[in-house]
Amino acid sequence: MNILVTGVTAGFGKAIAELLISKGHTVIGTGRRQEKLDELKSQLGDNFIPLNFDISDLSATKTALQTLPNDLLTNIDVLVNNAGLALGLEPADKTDFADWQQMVNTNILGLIHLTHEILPLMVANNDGYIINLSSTAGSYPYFGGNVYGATKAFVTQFSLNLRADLVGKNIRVSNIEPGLCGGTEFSNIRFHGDDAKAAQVYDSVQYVTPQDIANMVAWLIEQPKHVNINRIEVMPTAQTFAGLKVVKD
Ligand code: 8X3
Repeated sequence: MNILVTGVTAGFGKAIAELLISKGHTVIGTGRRQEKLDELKSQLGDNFIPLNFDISDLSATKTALQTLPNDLLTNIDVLVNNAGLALGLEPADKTDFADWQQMVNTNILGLIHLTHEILPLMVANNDGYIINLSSTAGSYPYFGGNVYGATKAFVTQFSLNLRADLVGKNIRVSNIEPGLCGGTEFSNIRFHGDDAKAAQVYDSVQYVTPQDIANMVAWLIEQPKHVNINRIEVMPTAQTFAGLKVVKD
């Protein structure tokens, strides 16, 4: 299969690209760090096609996609909208607006840019699969989750709405909603490079790993074409959604 994965330079995206290539697929991998894309290219070989652009920029997205051979662009079997980030864990009144903008630009705009470019090509083939990486933060609010959680709520609802539009077509949409996942740059980025603070998030807890998420992606695309897994909500056994907070006088 031809599979486009956004955000392959680290974390989930890298693990997804590595696993899918090991299974014989062709992966078009997007990212913004050329040196990381170069490393992946030498590691993964001919079946890895790197594309360096910023998904939050629609015109850069269109330009980058046009560099692909036409028979590849028009035959993308799977789009994995993985790229996304959290910035900050402060209460809403103490946030940096630039962080909010960047989360909206990447998690929402970036995801719909790719989807808007690729989906019509899938519909023309009446064949395709869109896998979106959302988060449990899109369903369960938490302290400091403010705009990050809201962007993931968008991804979750957008995934469900895509299925509404695509009913009866041979195009599947799945939404993966991970909870606590380690082994990625997620918290290092969230805490603006404070690696010690990021490490504390994963200290003494068995988190879900990028390999776990990659396995889920591989499992999804191996399902029969008439089977649509609408959503996968996944947490480590060490985590729960319970925890409604009460502040007493
Ligand atoms: C990642 C999960 O709980 O850190 O989206 O928001 S969480």
